[in-house]
Amino acid sequence: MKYYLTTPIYYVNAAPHLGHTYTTIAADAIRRFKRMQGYEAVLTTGTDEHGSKVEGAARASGMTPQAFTDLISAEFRDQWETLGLAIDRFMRTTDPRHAATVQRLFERCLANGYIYKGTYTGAYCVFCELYAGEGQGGAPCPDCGRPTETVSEENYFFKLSAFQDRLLELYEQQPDFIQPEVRRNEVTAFVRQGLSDLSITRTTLKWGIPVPTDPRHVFYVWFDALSTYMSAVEGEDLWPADLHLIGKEITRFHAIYWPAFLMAAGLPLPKRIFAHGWLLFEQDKMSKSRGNIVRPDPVRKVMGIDPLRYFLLREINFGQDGSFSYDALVGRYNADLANGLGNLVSRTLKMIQDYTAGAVPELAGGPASAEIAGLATATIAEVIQAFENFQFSRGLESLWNLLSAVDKFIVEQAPWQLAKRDDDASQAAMRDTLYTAADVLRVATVLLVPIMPSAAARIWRQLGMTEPLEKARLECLVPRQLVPGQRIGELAPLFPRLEMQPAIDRMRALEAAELARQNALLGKTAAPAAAARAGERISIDDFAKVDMRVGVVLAAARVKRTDTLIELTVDLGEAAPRIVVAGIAGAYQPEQLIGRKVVIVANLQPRKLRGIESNGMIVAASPEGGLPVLVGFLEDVPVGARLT
Ligand code: ME8
Repeated sequence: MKYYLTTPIYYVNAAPHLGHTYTTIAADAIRRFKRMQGYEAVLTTGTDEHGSKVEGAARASGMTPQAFTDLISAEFRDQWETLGLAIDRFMRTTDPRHAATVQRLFERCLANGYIYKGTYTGAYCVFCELYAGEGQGGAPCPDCGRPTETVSEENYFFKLSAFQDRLLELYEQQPDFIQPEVRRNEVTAFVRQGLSDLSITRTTLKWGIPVPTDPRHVFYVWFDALSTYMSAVEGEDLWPADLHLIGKEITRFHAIYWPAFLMAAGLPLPKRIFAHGWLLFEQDKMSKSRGNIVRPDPVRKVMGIDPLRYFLLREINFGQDGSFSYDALVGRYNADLANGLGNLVSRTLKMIQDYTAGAVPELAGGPASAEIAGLATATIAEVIQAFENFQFSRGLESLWNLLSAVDKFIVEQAPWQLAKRDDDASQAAMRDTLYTAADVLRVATVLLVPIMPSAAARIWRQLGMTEPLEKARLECLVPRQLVPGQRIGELAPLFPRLEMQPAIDRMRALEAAELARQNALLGKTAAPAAAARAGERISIDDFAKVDMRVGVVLAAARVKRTDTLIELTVDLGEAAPRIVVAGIAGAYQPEQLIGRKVVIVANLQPRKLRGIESNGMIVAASPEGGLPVLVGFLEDVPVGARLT
C-alpha cells in the first residue's frame, strides 16, 4: 500500500525559512503517520529553479543561473537534512529527468488538441509570475498588489477554458479533492466564473526547459513546476499522488491548472490537495519580500527540532493562518514539554526506579486505573482520527488531556505515600498507579512519533521498550500492553526548562548570524560584512559619485500593509517632487515629517518597494538594535543644496 505526498517545490530566489519549513515539517509528520499505519509513504520536495525571478536573483548575486540554483537548491536540501526531515525524493526543475517529463506532458496535451499558438497581450505581475487578465497592465496584481505590466508576445497556450465543466464535476464528485472546505469553495466559485486559456511558454526567457517541437520557446512557470510531482517518481509505481500539501496562495494553480493539464494529457489526477494557512510573523505573512523572516536553525540550536515541530503543529490549526512568536514558542515549550510531558516521564520513571527496583510493576486493576485505561483507548481513537484529517492541533490537545489526567491520577493516588506502607493493598495500589502511568507514556510515545520523532525515540528507550519504535503500528495500539518486569532504561532529562528572555535573546542572536550567512551566500552585502569594510578607505572620486541633496518633505503616508515603510513626497528643488519610500515608520509618524528638511541620496537607481517606485534614499543614522534617526541641520539650508 503506497501513499505518495508532496510539498511545493520551493523557489530558489530565497533561502529556506520557517514558512517553507512549516509545510515540510507537516509533510514529514504526515509521512511518518502514514508509515505507522502500514503505508509505504513517499515524500517528495524539491526546488523550482527556472523563470525570470531566479534569473534576476542570480544576476543580482553575480552568478550564472546554474551556479546560483545549485547553491540555493543545496541550501534547501541541507536544511531539511539538518532538521531531520525524512525526504524520499528531492527533485530540481533543472534536472534533465524533469525536463523529459515536462516535454512528454506537453506532447500528450498537444496530441490531444489542447495546445495552440497565439498572441497574448495582457497584464502581468512579474513578481508573482501571474497573468492578471487581458488588456493593459498597470492595475494592481490581485495577489500582491504591486502594479502589473503590459506584455505581448507569441506563446503556446493551454486550452484551460475547455476544462471548466470537467473541473466543476471533479470538485462535485470528489468533495475532498480540495481541502479545507473554504479553499474548495473559493476555487469552485472561481472556476464557475469561467476560465481563460493559459500561456505556458515564453520566447523572451532563456532559463527554462525548451518546448520539444519548437525550442525557441521555453516552458513558463506552472507547466514546468507542477510536473515535478510526476518527474520525481517517474518510472515508479507512485503516481497519482495521494496528497499535494501546499500553502493557500498556490491553491488555484494546484486545484485548477494541474488537474486540467493532467486531464488534457489523459493522466490520472492527484487524490487530494490540502492548502494550509500562512505562518504570520509580526502580523504579516512571513515572506522574503516582506523581510519578516525567521529561520528554523536558531530555534533548533536552542531547543531542538522536536519542540519546533510540536509548536507549529499544536499552536496553529492546520488549514488556518497562525502566528509565530519567540515568546509563544518558549512559553509552550516550558508549559507543555518541560512541565508537561517531560515532567511526567521523569517523575513516573523515577518512582519506578525507586519503588519497584527499576522494573515495570504489575497491574492490579483498580477502578481508578481502569478509568485511565478507558480514557487512553478513547484518546488513541481521537488522535488517529484527528491526524487522519490533518487536525494536528486537535489530536495533540486530546493527547495532552490524557497526560494531564494521568498527572492528576498520580497526585490523587500519591504512590510516594503508598510505597511507605507495608500492607498488600497499598503496595498493589502503588504498583497499579506506576504501571498505568508508564503504560500511558508508552501509548503517548507511539502517538507522538509523527510529531516529535526524536523525543519519542528517547522516551521509548527510557521506558526500556525492546520492540523497535519504527515497527509500532497505530491500529495495534491498545492500552495495558506494557509487559510487567520490563527494566526501564537510563533516565535523562528530555526538555530542560528554558529561561524565557535568555532563550529568546539567544535565538535572536543566532537568527542575525544566520541571516548574515545567507546574505553572504546570496552575494548580498550582509550587515557584518559592511561593518568589516568600515575601516577600508575609498577615493574622493568614489565619494563624489554619491549625489546627496537637501530636500523638504511635502507629503508623507504609511505604505499599506507594512509596519515599516513611509511614502514621502520630497522637493529637491527639481522640476517635480520625488517619491521616496523609507523604512522609518517604526521611528516617525508621517505627520511629524511634513515640512522637515531631510537628506536624500538623489542618484540611486529607482527601486520598487511594495509596488511603489522609490527615487532616492533618505539618509539616517542606524544605531545597532535601535530605530533610525534622520539626518538634519542646525542651521537653515536651502532645498536642493548638495552635500559634499
Ligand atoms: O510558490 N506560511 O514557491 P515558494 C506558510 N515554487 N507557508 C509558507 C509561508 C508562510 N509564511 N511561506 C512559504 C512557490 N510557505 C512555487 C511552488 S509548486 C509546483 C511550485 C510555504 O518558494 C508554503 O508551502 O514561494 C507555500 O505554498 C510555499 O512555501 C511557497 O514557496
